Amino acid sequence: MKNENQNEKLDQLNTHSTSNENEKLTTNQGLKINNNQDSLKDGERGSTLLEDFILREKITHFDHERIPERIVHARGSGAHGVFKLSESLAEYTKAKFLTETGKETPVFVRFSTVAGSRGSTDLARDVRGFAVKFYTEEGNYDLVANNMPVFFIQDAMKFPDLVHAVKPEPDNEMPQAASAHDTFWDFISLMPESMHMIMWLMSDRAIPRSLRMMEGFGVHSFKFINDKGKVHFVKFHFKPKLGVHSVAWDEAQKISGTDPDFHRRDLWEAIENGAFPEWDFGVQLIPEEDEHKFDFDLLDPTKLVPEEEVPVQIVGTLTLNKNPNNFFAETEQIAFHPGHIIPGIDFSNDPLLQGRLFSYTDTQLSRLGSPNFHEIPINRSINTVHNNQRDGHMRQQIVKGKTSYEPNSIGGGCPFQAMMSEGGFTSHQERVSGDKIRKRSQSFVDHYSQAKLFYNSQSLPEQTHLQNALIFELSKVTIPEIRERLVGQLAFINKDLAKKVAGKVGVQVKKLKHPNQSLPADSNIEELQSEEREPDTKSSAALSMKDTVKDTIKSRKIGFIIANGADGKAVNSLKTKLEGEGAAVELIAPSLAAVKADDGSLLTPKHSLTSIASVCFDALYICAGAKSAKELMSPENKHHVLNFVNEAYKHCKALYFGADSKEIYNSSNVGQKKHEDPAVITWDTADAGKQFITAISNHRVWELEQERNT
Ligand code: HDD
Repeated sequence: MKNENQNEKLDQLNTHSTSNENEKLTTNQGLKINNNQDSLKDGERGSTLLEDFILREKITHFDHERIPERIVHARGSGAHGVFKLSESLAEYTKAKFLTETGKETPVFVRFSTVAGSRGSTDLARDVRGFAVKFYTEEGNYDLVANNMPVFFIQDAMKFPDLVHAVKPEPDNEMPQAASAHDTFWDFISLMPESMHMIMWLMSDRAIPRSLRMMEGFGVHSFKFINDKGKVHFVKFHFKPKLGVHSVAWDEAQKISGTDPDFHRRDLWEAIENGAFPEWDFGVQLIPEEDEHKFDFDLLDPTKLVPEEEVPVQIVGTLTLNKNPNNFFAETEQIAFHPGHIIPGIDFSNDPLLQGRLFSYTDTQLSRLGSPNFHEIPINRSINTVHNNQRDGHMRQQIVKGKTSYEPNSIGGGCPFQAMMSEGGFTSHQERVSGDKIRKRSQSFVDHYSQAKLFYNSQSLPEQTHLQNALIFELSKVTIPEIRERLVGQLAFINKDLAKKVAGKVGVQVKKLKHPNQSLPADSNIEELQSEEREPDTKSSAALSMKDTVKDTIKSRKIGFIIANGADGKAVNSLKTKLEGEGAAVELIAPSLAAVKADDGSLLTPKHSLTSIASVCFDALYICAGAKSAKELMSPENKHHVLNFVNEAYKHCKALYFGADSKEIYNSSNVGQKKHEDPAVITWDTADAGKQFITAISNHRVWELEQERNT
């Protein structure tokens, strides 16, 4: 039967797929194996014979089954999907997948953290990669994006330094998947250009609730070229239909222990359950002639274009609807490259992008081991490849014919160059002239205005989280001078922020002498870095998560804490209601044994109180029923139940206490509350089910965090 989510790329992958179902075990040469238990020996107790080709093949393959992990973005999770265009961009670009309304293009998306190794936790405080490979009819187009719209550095020359600084320190290989250490903050404190990105990195964006609930940004300005040769600068955006949501830092750290695969599992389960993650795809378009109309440089990747100045036009939907069949073959072997473009899209002169154009192919050569990495099934384009490149390690394609050069007459001149009208790619022709020079443009030197813009745009809870993140990170820095220098940088963004952080990390706010090696020697440091340069009042609503989408509980995970004697009717009716809204309900009981409800029905728990933690759920229902409540408050269970409740409360989640759970309520921290709290629903709340749903869709009551924690 044809899967309804099948697409051209999946059809192509099928031709490379195999299944072992009902098959006999063979060697790699197809020889059927009769004994996979014992090696060939010189007598039952004798030494193993060199002749044992079956053992040798098995061990040799095993010995070579690891490849180098990605130098950055090693930890990742991916899925197949489709991009559907809803508005034609033909006025701006000739890229076919963006011009034919209704057109569906197969995609593979890989999300990642940046700093950690392949096996590191998903919940590290980090940037998330959001790399999309569009398998278009004109060839592969890769949008190698992040979940933050700006970057740490302005020039690719600094990329190895940045990565060396954030990765585990070279002497002791610590810490894993964390920016909270000396070398990272040493580098950052000396690089004022990173301060805007640091605001994003210290914000809750760095600890997403789900990969399905984060934005994607192409970061650089790219170019769109239409069929008349007209150029627009373009910034790419993905906006999640479920809204942008995060977890608390305390929660993130606990999730890292309880379920380091939290994001990977969440993505996998959502797709398996048919709750396909979706994003609106949008563009900000700037006519070429307006390039210099902004108070920053469009080529500077540490700057964003505020949505108030250039709105994001939504033109399509990205949907992920199929999990990979094989992690290594697909998610690990996929090779992205910002240089994989198609007619109608071109690069800007952003010096970070220019460096990336070299780096990605280069890294695949060492990671995947051969210039034929494009032939690995997941990397193949859906249109066929024809050129005179040949041979090399692991060549798969068998190209017929005598010629592998051009021009040729023996092969009839094939393959031919394509004319532009036939889809032949031409780089956009533009006039360039300049001195050969190693110098940063003066238009790149304002490092603080947009850092301020970001900080000013945050709601109060978001600002508090950002301060606390800085305090946490800098508290792990052992060298006071580095802490002091970083606080000095913060003072250019917001004095109050600097003071608060300084007070907690044991340093003074001092005026910096700017040991900034990235500034041109002849720049006017005083003028460029004065905090008076921009008023502190500018803000942009789009930069805060406060007003993000909050109208759905689709795919949220709700834990029901139950025990024998639970009110079966209440449990089932709430469960049906929540599931009807698309949420996933999981039952948690004192053990994995079936729970006998008061009406005699059996409820099967998915978890026991000790096998999962509160941090793995978006909301909790403490089940109704006097007998159930009594068992939950027994000496054996009480501690676990209260821990669940207290953590959910601390992390600002929705809690619903069913009938007879008053003792649990009173014994927990919730019972101490003296404030109104719309996310605490009890046995006497009117229209409790509806209130619970509203509270879950609001994600968290961050605005009550202080009240809930005092
Ligand atoms: Fe990069 C991987 C995104 C700057 C060099 N990068 C990588 C991935 C993402 C990004 C999402 C993971 C792709 C995957 O899932 O396989 N990188 C970015 C963004 C950047 C950026 C949004 C700035 C706007 N990167 C950047 C620079 C360089 C690199 C400046 C080098 C000069 N990036 C790499 C790399 C990686 C990579 C070393 C590691 C694995 C890979 O490429 O395939 O080449």
